[in-house]
Amino acid sequence: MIREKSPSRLDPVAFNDVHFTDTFWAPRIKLVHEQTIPFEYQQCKETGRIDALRLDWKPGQEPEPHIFWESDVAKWLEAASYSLAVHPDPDLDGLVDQVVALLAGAQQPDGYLNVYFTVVEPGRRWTDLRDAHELYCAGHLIEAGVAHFQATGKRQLLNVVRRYADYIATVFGREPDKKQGYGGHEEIELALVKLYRVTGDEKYLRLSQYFVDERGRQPYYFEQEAQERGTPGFFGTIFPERDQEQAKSREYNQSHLPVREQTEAVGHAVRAMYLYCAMADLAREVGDESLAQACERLWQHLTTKRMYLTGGIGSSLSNEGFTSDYDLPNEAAYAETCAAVGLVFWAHRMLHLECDGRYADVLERTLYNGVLSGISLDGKKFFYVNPLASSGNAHRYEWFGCACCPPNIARLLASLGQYVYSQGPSDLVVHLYASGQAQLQVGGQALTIQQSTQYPWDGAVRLAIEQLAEPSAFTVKLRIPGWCREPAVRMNGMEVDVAANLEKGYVAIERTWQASDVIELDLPMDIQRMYAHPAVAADRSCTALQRGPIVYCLEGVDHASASLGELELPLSQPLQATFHPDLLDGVVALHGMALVPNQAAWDGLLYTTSLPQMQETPLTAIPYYAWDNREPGEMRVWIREQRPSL
Ligand code: FUB
Ligand code: ZN
Repeated sequence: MIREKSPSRLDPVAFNDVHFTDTFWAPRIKLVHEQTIPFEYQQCKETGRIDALRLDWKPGQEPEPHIFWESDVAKWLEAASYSLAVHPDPDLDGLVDQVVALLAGAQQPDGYLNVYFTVVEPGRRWTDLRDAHELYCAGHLIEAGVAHFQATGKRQLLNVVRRYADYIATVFGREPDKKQGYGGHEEIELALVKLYRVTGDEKYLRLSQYFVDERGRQPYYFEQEAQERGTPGFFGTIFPERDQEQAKSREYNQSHLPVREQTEAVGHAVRAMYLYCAMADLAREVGDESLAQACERLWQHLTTKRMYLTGGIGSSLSNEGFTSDYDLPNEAAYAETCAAVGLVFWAHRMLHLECDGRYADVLERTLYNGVLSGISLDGKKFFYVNPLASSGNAHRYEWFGCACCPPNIARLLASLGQYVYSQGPSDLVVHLYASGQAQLQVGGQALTIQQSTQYPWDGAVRLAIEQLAEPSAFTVKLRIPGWCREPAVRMNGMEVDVAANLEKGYVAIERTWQASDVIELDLPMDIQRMYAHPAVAADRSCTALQRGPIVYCLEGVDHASASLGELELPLSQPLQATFHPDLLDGVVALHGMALVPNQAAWDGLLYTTSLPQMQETPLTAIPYYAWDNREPGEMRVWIREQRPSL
């Protein structure tokens, strides 16, 4: 059953209807177009990912196509497509067409499209759903096909992926002649919802529902599959330790329980995020309350027990994922860039199940911190893991053997516009603040909204309604970020009572709007000291600095006089925020004094009975996302805090 559009249903305003003109996002989106996308194409080409699509690999030839190479190409295509819609570019358009033609050429007569199982292990299709990533790659190809069509109007790739999805629908399902399996790495589930939305064909929605509903049912598919195959899965040989404990191996791909019974975010973090995205999508499309409730429980668990201050998630290398509650080590943090990207995707979907600022707060936190740290300021180096402390040897790289993160961050930034506004029959909602213009439809009326702000460095925001043909009654909802303590709002110069009009984190202004109406927001950005739950052992006796949506860190390059672990920030120490146009492409840095041990007092001593003498040293904190863009060295988000004894 497909859910009727409810009168209060909100839809995101499409990324290409939102035009950034700010000094924070607009240059980054341009950088993705001019540097990141060409650079990532070159990497895909040099590593063999593009030419593998010609299907001319022969046994013994190096490099051998990898099981999920086409997912990198697909995410690149998605990023390139979005970028073309915002920055028309005939050369890139031509390159995209060439890759699309290669994919079309690689499609088999029955619609199947997977390089590895066509040339490396033909005849073994769908025999290793747990590890072999066939459905994962299919999902990324589908997302690329949808994006290419939406961004360019061209149908070639959409037709290819539709034919592939039609074929997959003949292979999987509850019917006795079909495989009752699902993918070990979720992704196809959310992609099929996108395919349904763009084609209107309910078959894709039903297939997505099937994959989500089947996961975790007993008997466990992956265990049956392994028995039938009689050999370890692709990763069974590479990472045997993942499968030593059966419960952990089920949790790894969230197949330990039917999804509606899941209450904790477990296993591989990217897999979890993509599954939860699909659950939220289905909850919305078919009105499935039980899925919405499961999402809400998982959200609560993740965001109150297993998320870093930066929005990074999945603290452990061993499963690229979750461990136990409050286990959030800093230097050993995994916090894969893809997992943070996935959290932004999920938060956005939760926001469209229920317009609640809790979701937008996490979306914003993750975007400005855990996602953005994934890419260097020149757009050509990437973190795969995003630690919150480093002794100096964590650095971004140009590419990875497993290169999921670089094109994932590119596709998110290239389509960033979609996260700013939502529109509905009677609502216009502003989630994020950034200068620019957007074209919206509220209650059948077209209008333009113009934002002016220096966000994220300053919380003054001016929103002007423009080009509204005739006065129209609707509600404008403005997000009051969770970090903001004393917001103020003015409507055409008149103070609005924020507390009286606050609905789940948004101040709602209901009136008959007309062109030239102006709303002003003041979101004072105090420097805030953040503290972690006492169970987070890694952050005990420490504080982290945050200003507005930006989480700060210390870097060794700014603190020559001591190691960052020795540095203590007195509780009463005032800090100042200063904008530096020439630092790290323009950032607000935080400055104050900290204490470090007086090294001279330790000359010739290893131990002493006297209390260590401390001396003052200047402290500079920079935005976490910008670290490792200068000299290599130490970094720390959580700083030891000197507190008077109680
Ligand atoms: O398995 C495909 C991708 O590679 C995952 O999403 C990442 O965590 C990395 O393992
Ligand atoms: Zn990744």
